[in-house]
Amino acid sequence: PSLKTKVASIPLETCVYNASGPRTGSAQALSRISASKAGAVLAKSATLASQTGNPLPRTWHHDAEESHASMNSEGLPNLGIEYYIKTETIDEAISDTGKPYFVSISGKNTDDNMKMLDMIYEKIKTGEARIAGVELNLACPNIIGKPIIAYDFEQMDSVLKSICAMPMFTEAKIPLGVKMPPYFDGPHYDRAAAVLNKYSDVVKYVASINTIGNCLAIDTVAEMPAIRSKGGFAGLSGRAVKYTALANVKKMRELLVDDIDVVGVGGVYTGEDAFEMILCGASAVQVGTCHWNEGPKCFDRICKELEDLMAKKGYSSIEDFKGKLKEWS
Ligand code: RRO
Repeated sequence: PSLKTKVASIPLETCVYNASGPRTGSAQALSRISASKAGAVLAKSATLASQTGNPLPRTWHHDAEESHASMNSEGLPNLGIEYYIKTETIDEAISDTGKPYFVSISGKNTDDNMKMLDMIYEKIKTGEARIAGVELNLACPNIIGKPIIAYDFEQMDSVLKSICAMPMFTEAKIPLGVKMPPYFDGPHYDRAAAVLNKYSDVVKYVASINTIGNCLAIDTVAEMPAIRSKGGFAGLSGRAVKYTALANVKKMRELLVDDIDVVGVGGVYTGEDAFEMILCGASAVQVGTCHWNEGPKCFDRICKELEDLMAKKGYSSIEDFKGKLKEWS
């Protein structure tokens, strides 16, 4: 079976790749992803300037081996946008694999995001950087004093309004993706999808979901939160979030116009998890916590498991079952 797909009209050899976040902060880490079966390479969310992130400890794992549940309050540690778009970084990250390279941006404010986009467009225009697309992160739960942007629909609309008017999108048609937080209630899905649909000339995919924000893990020996910053409140990931992610993928696929692809992310650990995401309408899946725990060989394993499952079911391409979740009569 073939795992080929397209995200935002960009062809991917396999429909499995990395989520932004773990093991994506350096060219060396990214190069290990591109050397695997991953269909694309996505860098860590960047800010305008490099920053070190929140104080340690800022991560927690319940049974890392099994990716049951993890938490992070990393606070956006990254090397700054310039690093992720310079030729040397991209050459090391994707080498001669020809795999699509995506950058993720998560600026402190819209102005910073627009400055980063100007820098990205400059590199694309001059042909210096092989950048296939940009993922705008509207869902980081860990910035002290800042709410999750995509939970404030008016703010989300105004951010997208400014960004989607930029010439790199209107004229050069660089594909834009949006990283979304999880939603939990019907009206919130409706509001979020309505905003995204307004910008479907520019927004070509959504990646659902980011971590479930503001969860709390307790260290019972210390009788303290497991994580230091924000009173221990942190983003939840791992297998525990798969069901929330599946619901978000299903709902987004139902509510978004066809021009916007859905990329499923959250709790994907096996080929079967990827299959479930695709049944719900995902064009591709991203892997975050499993990649964090297992390393880049997870992409080879998940691709193999998905191929085996497809073969068993007699499917030859993901189009055979994408979005074809059956309904109860
Ligand atoms: O760096 C982080 O703390 C982080 C980010 Br930007 C994000 O989008 N999601 C997350 O769980 N952690």
